[in-house]
Amino acid sequence: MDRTLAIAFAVVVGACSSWPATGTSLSAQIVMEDGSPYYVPVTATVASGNPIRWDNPTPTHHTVTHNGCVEDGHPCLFDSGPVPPGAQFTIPGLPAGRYPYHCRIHPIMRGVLTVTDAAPAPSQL
Ligand SMILES: [Cu+2]
Repeated sequence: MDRTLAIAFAVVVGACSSWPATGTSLSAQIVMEDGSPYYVPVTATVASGNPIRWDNPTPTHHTVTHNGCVEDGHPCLFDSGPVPPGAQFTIPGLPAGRYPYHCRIHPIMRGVLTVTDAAPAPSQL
């Protein structure tokens, strides 16, 4: 029964995932998976000031934890806490930088979020 539910989630996520596979997007959507690479895409790029969202379609809890949260002397910029199955975690935006993160529950799950400087506004005439 859990398996059927997981497949249903996969179909829904697949139908909605029309984001480009590479390049900088105005917002980022990352999907958690039970198998490698666990966060898809495992390296995501977004321009600063744009929201980043993680979806959890798996049947298990996961977290999205900036590595700084577990390293002494480093700032902790985001930590979702346990994200239940079917839920999502969104942050409104980050300053430009490179943000490695992981799952507190499954430390093998690791991803990197890269935030670039915001592009100049195109409509300044
Ligand atoms: Cu996890």
